[in-house]
Amino acid sequence: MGRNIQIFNSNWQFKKLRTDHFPEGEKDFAPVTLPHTWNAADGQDGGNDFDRGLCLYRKHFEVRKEPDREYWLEVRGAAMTASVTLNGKMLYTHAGGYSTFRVNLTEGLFEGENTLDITCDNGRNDTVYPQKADFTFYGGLYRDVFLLEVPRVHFALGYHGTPGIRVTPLLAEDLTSAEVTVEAWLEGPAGTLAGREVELFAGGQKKRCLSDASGHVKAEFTFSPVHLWNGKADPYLYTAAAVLAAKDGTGMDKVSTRFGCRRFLVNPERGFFLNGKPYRLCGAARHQDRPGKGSAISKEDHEEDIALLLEMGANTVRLAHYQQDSYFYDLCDEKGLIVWAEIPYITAHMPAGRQNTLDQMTELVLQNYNHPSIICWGLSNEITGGGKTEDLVENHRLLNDLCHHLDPTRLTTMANIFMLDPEDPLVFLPDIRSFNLYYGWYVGELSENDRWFDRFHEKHPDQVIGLSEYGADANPQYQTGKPQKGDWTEEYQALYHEHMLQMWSERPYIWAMHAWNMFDFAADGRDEGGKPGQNQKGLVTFDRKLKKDAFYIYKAWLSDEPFVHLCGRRYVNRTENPTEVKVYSNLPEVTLYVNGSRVETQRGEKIFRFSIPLSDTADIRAVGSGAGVTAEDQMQIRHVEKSDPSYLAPGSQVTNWFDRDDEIARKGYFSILNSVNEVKDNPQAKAVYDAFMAPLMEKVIKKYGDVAKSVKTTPEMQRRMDEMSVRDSLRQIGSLASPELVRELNAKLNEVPNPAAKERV
Ligand code: GCB
Repeated sequence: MGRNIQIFNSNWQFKKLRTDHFPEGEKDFAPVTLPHTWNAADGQDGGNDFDRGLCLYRKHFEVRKEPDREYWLEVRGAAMTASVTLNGKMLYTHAGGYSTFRVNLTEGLFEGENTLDITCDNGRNDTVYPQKADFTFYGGLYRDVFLLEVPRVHFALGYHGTPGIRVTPLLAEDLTSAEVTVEAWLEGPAGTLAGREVELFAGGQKKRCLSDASGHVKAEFTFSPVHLWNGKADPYLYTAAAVLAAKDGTGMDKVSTRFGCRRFLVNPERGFFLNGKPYRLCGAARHQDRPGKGSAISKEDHEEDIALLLEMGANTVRLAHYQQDSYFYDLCDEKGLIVWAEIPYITAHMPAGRQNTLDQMTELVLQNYNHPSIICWGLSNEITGGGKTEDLVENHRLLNDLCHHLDPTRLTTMANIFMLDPEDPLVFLPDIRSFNLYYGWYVGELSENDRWFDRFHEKHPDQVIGLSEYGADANPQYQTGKPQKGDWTEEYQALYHEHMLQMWSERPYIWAMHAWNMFDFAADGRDEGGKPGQNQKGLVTFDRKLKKDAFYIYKAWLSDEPFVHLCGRRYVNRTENPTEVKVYSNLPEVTLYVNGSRVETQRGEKIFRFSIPLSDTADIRAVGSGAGVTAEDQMQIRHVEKSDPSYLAPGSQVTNWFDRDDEIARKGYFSILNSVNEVKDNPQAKAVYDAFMAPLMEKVIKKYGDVAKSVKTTPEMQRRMDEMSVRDSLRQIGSLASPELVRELNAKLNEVPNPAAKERV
């Protein structure tokens, strides 16, 4: 008899508890099937008020206990802290809501009926990450649960949730062969592990080994020739297995895993290389959740997400901000996507959370070691947002060393917040560097992204640098002919990503670029852009049903599948005449037809802009062609006299305070055209500015929730941010800075003499 694996997802009872006391009986329990979260609704509707606390999952089950067999529970994700109690006896607690853990149930198991209680707690504390971040911390038993029955001596189940088998392929310089090390670990009663016969398999070869006293077995295989795992072009996977022969009345056991043989490196001038060739990494980050389901998603959901990434042409995905379902890493292996994997050490450092970061990293690395898709471990995300301390730096040193110790084959990295000084030593702590930059959305102008990279690269030509996040929110309901930063329109988001892809294409040294985010996701603390509770930086909507225009500019750059896409198909009612029709395509020639008549053929690359008269309804057809292929797309738009109010929902529009700069400026005096630094450097202007900003900032903090509250800027960061004009900084704040208020501020600044300006005049 080998290993029996039973899925344990059905017949659970659920109850919210608010004390550690388990209730007698099952009054008010609700039947649930896993996966399950209790925040599927309240975690996505805004208000930052989703239920955080302790909940109980209970299951009654029977087992026919066999002698010399063990019974283990495997939990693939219990958020955020879980405890496992069997028949009234507490067996195990696990802190960290995103990794696998197993518990040996054997001793406490009854012959007849058993009661299994698993509590999940996503309440606030200062030890388990995440506590502050821009996403919802769903609580629940939200991934699969299994019951495993194994022989008493078996491949390790109790070691940080690992699969018990590890494969390390090492490629020869010329990539024609590989030395593949396969290891496995046995577990069992003391004194029974030495000298066990184990067969190790890899790529069709077999070796017989005897275990050492600790139960470890190891063998090396030579693959010559070797079939490379070569990204999307050829994601070839081998299988390795370990088989324990039956002995002394104990059964056999077997574990297997897939693995891939590939070599990568990152070069400070030329970026990422896969198997000796440049392989420019461009893709997006992924949060796992869905509307109505939260984190409790299905296999089909994972498959749909991968299919969308592939359709867009991505060759990499950042699995943010936590360990994701093992099935998703499997899919990345199969499809050839390069993965950035990370732990939820995010936003605000907690001195008491050090051990938890180390534990979550240990699990992330050991559980996912065999996936060829993963190339780096992300130590943290925007962690200096709450200030940088020596304890924080020490925590990173420990994490970095831990990753190198557990896995010398991969690189470490960090996603730094844009406010962190690029010269800060912390930036240089991990193996390779990455920044989250939001120029052109939260701060500054789009072109500042370009300048930031140029500056960094010029100063550090020997350092690897990447773009771990960038993005702009878009609610596809919002449409405009005049896109502007901060308007939440689909059009601005598309322009933003056009710029970022161009920027990336001109800088081959950027080792990877991950758009934030592939999908809209729940951030219950947000209330903006017409959808409370959502971050709308997705290239695809939360329900995965609508690909925003920005999705297709990626497709134009990255995908080989011939296509044309007409942008602005949701911008139906237009006041402008003529109007612009924009087409994204990866074909070299696009012809536009309006109401059946050919208007124009353009040759170009990726973006084609046509100006057409619009006085009535227009049926638009775009036909792309090149190299013997054609593709087409259609839409209908119409001319209207008055702009459609549904395209600009309340609170979404960029406030237009003044029409012309000369209405704002007064010669020799301050105005909102001055930089924030200039205003702050003059005591009188500063007083006016401070009096205006204080109540406004209170409103901003209320609107942006926990994350805004915890962001702390050092004086030099602030100085850099304050290089922008008061007007631009107010634009960041959006509709909270109403036209009346801003006019009033400008009028007051216009009363304050500006000696510097006088000198210039
Ligand atoms: C970031 C964070 C991410 C947020 C994103 C945003 O830098 O790393 O968690 O969701 O910004 O949209 O503000």
